Amino acid sequence: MSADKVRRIAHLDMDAFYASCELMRYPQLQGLPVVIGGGRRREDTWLPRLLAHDPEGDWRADNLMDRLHEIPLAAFPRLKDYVGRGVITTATYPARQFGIGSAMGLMKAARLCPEAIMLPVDFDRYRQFSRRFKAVILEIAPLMEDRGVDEVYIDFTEVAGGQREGGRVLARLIQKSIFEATGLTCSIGVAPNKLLAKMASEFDKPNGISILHAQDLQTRIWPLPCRKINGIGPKAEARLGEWGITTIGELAAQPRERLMERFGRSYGAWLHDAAWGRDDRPVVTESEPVSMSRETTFERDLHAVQDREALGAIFTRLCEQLAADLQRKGYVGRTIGIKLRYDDFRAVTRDQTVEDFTDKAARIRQVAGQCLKRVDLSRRLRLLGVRVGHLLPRDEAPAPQAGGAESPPPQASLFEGDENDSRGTPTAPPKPH
Ligand code: TTP
Ligand code: MG
Ligand code: MG
Repeated sequence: MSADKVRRIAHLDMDAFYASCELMRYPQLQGLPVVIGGGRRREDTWLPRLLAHDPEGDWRADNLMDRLHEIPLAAFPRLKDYVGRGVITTATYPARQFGIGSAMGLMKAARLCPEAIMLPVDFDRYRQFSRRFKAVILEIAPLMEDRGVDEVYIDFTEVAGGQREGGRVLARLIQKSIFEATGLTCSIGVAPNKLLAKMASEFDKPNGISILHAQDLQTRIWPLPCRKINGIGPKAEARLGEWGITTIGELAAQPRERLMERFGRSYGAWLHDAAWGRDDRPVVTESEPVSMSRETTFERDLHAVQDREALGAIFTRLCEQLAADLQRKGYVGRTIGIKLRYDDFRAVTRDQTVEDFTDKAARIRQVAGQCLKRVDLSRRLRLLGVRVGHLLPRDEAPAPQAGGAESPPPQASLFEGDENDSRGTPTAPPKPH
């Protein structure tokens, strides 16, 4: 960090995220109380509803998706008609005015606002929007830490505009760019660190920007309840309550030693630092994956001999899926391993490192098959997994040697070949885990 620059960290959180993603395809619901919850999305449930509510509307399976914005309000499901134990993932701001919010039971919410519209969740859609808004941010500010589907930290310190008006200029640009690219609004807090930025992003929701400076601690942070600190949960809150501490300011007034005696050295010291707005955690950009794996738990426990065919097929499919994952994400690896869980829940793993980097199903299966020979297969199995580690991006890996191990001779392997086959290449000693 240059001497003339102060640390400025932003926390950005999308507004009513799942609900806002839904409103992009149902704009007729704008401004209405809407909740998201109650099972996964099923497109085919629309048609019978539409035919019942709007028989003149010429609704057909083949025109439905292009006409979602025309669906009449009367055809939308209402909270009052819901029966079940589902909970709300999120609610639009108009719904929140009725006291409805995340994690509330749908039937309880129905008592608060029976006419609220209820839509099922569609994670794929939210993930798409998530990728799009993060891509917009990365084009403007490269130091971004992904904190889940609808929020990120961004290091503003060295970015153009990141210091102007305490970060407000850059925050405004990001907000506007996300809105233009996705139609969605977000709220941003900019502060000296992640801890304070996370709190600041909530100050002016929805579609707000809050700028917090170190000297604002006393006036804007200390009056807040302790649980507003990300890391103080209901348990810690209750224990602080026993001491009569409810606000962050009251927590800050406690001697550090006293907190450490009561809450343990590490958490006690952290509580004290947090109350004083101290936090030097860096913004961590996405790191390269170390390994990738695929595993499956069987519907019934399987035995290597009696269920050889079924196990062989599952094993092959896992290797193919893993190879597809590697190829899609552009990685190759050279440590190949397996994981088994027995019917008594004991787990074992074995791996082997080979010369060549690979993303090929056949090679993965061959080496994983070698690993299988080093485990006890007399017990029934509940789970089988395959892993590839030592990953490198495909273009950084050394090219395969001519006549090298890239296309190895076919070899019998467990679950289908000759189990007494001893032609296998020497294996590394088993690694205890
Ligand atoms: P949040 O960011 O906590 O909430 P939000 O984006 O819906 O609303 P806000 O404007 O207050 O930020 O969570 C992001 C998404 O995560 C939310 O849209 C739905 C999902 N979620 C759940 O599924 N269950 C929950 O309990 C919470 C809190 C969120
Ligand atoms: Mg949000
Ligand atoms: Mg969030």
